[in-house]
Amino acid sequence: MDSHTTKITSIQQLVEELKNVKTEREYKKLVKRLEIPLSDYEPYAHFSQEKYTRNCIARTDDFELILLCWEEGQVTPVHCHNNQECWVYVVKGEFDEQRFVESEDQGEVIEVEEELQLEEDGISYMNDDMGYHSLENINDGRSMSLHLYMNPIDECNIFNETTEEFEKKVMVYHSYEGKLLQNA
Ligand code: 2CO
Ligand code: FE2
Repeated sequence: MDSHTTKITSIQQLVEELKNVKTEREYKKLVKRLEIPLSDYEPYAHFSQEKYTRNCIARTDDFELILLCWEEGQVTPVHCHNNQECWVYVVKGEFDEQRFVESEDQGEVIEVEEELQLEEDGISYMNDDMGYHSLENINDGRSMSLHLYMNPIDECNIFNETTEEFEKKVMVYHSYEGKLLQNA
């Protein structure tokens, strides 16, 4: 079988292959080939009761591969992706994804455009032309999702529900290549 259709069965293989892809089309194809056992994610799986955690598995100038670990009910604010491409792969559990666009209605800044349910092994894609989104772990228990960004995202705009304004947020990692960071 040709190497472009065979499954990707380890994190190591995924990281190696990521180093050789460049275009959006190639990244998309790669995400569809994921079949990595849960045990491979374990070294990167750190959870927090405070909020969902962002665990960097690998990063270059071209891409960022992070494992997000979610306790039951944890949710992101509404946010954009700093003009980067974003693929989400559900490793374990289940998510609700809400997509927002800027609102035409007076007094409203954003409005829900679409609501999606992301199941285990499911893939979602987002970029700023499509608007903003938020993700929520709706599993009865923990969930994990693998996020691939092209290129890395160091900051983004998040919607503050209280002020009803967007504000800049610097993205932080909870762990890097498996090691817990100080801020964790
Ligand atoms: N973009 C969010 C983050 O990196 C996760 S929501 O799915 O893209 O924290
Ligand atoms: Fe996101």
